[in-house]
Amino acid sequence: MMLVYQRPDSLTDVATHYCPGCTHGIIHRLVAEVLDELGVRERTIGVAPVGCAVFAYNYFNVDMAEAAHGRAPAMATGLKRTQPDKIVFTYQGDGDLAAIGTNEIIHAAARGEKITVIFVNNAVYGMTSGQMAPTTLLGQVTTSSPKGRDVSLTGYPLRVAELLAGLPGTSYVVRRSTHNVREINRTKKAIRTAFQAQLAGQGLSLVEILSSCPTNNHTTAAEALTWIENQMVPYYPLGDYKVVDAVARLN
Ligand SMILES: Cc1ncc(C[n+]2csc(CCOP(=O)(O)OP(=O)(O)O)c2C)c(N)n1
Ligand code: SF4
Repeated sequence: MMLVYQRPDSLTDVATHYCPGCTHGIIHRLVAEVLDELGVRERTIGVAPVGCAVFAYNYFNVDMAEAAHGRAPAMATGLKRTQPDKIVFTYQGDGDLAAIGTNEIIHAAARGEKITVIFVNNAVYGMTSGQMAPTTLLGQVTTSSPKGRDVSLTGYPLRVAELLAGLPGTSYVVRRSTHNVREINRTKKAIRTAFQAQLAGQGLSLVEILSSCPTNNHTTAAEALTWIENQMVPYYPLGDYKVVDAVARLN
């Protein structure tokens, strides 16, 4: 019999709690496949966020730590500085990284910490039932912006990849998406490059990944993917925002 599916060693044999149609699960699998393929599972430490991925420590079959809301980059800094031979990554939602943790990620990037950040942007606070996030689109209805996000009240959505690419401490900053198979494959390649950048001793690497939240956007799973493509991508263009020469030479 031909084997068509196998769980990566870097994932535990546990069913995730994510809603049907949520792409957090896909992103977990991509990270796990990359860790397997790079052969670094046994020397990797992940830092889980507060948000829907709070139980990531149950799903990744690597050493994991749990940070307070937004503080994953600080915890990753400590782990990497005290154990520089380890591969350290954070896995963070947009509420975690771009709201309560904005200062943490900016200073980790400015310091050039040699860590990898998997940044999941689903334009909403998923876990706490759909409040506005810094990444919520203008006009987007959420439980805390029932008439749609209004620029005069809450300003513009934050473009994290563009912001961090401008800091000299980052070595690889890109934005990818999960809305179709082609983009998922491109996301995996970017995750691989981000970890390779860390293996090569380069400064902070970050992959921003546009992700779905059908539950809080009140759509079907399929509509949630179309929403990413039609609503999110125009404001959050996919692409490479920074690839330093040393990282470009890796591939
Ligand atoms: C200090 C602190 N403030 C607020 C919260 C409540 N809280 C938990 S998860 C969350 C939002 C998470 O949203 P996001 O990071 O976008 O992740 P998602 O659930 O969408 O994957 C908030 C506000 C908390 N747990 N701790
Ligand atoms: S609430 Fe949204 S982000 Fe959280 S698991 Fe469900 S679909 Fe995913």
